[in-house]
Amino acid sequence: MNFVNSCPFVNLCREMQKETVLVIGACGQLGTELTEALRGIYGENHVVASDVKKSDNDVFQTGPFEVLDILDKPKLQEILEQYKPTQVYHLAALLSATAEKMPEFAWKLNMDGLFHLLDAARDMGIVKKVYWPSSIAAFGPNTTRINTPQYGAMDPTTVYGISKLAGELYAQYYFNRWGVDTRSLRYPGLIGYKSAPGGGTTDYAVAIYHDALTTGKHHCFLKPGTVLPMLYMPDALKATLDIMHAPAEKVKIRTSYNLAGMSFGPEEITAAIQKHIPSFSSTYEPDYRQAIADSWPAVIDDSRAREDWGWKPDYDLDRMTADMLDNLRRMGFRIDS
Ligand code: VAH
Repeated sequence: MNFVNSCPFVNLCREMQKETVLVIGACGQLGTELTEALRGIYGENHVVASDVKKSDNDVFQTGPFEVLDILDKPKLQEILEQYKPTQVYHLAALLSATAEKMPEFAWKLNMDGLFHLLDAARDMGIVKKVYWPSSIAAFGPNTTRINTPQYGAMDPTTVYGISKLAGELYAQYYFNRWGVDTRSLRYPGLIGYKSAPGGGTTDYAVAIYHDALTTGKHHCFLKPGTVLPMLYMPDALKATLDIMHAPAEKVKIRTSYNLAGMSFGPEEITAAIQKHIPSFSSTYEPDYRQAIADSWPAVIDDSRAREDWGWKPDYDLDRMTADMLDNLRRMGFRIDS
């Protein structure tokens, strides 16, 4: 997908091609694809990828890469001074399932990492725009589950969700008090074929496609009927680039925007795959991630993103399933003979 021509603010995009962009946490599921997309807009040498360890994904075999632990504030400042990025995408965080196994470190990484970047953006006069992801995990068991509103009860029960809610409020504070141009989206579960997810409760929805093309069976850690909001990666990239390229006056919410693509349970994605591979089947054995999923909303109202900066997803479950299976087959995933 050519993000320059697809960007609704394409003239702005072309102007921005002279800028340098830094991606922190670039080697994760979203970061890998976002780095590739940003390099398609800004040019390979204008997008600096950084992470604690360089992944062997092809995306990082070319273009600038820096080893950066976001908890190392002096190193962050050194990289900002060296490359002078006007935009920073800060993706480094522990996701829901992993964070519950190491809550103290998760809070430190998710919060101190964000503060290091917000402080640098406020104090160094280099960074003009900061993107950082929130999540529907910022909602909790007392949130309206169907058509979850942009504003409503937010009582997250996971460290990850609490850190995302706190981060949203701090990002808004830095915008209101010091004018740091922070932008954020409450991602649903993200599904893609180019990079592996890392420690989330929605990860099953990626693994199930790989299993469909290898073993023909998926063992799901959530039970049937666990409906969760999900988003196909091309849509996640479109939303992320659109909000970052939108004129500031269109970004009216500086905590984080609700974002939605589709909602489904494990039995529904299984049925969507069976339309292509009738022999495919899933079994269900809920684990500790079931309680996390049960605390989250099922269907998100993203009308404010649609109204403010023109958001609209392109993929539903059937279109995503066809695209995932086609691309995974093209990459060599085949049902065991
Ligand atoms: C997780 N993939 O499962 C993330 C996401 C809504 C879920 O935030 O933790």
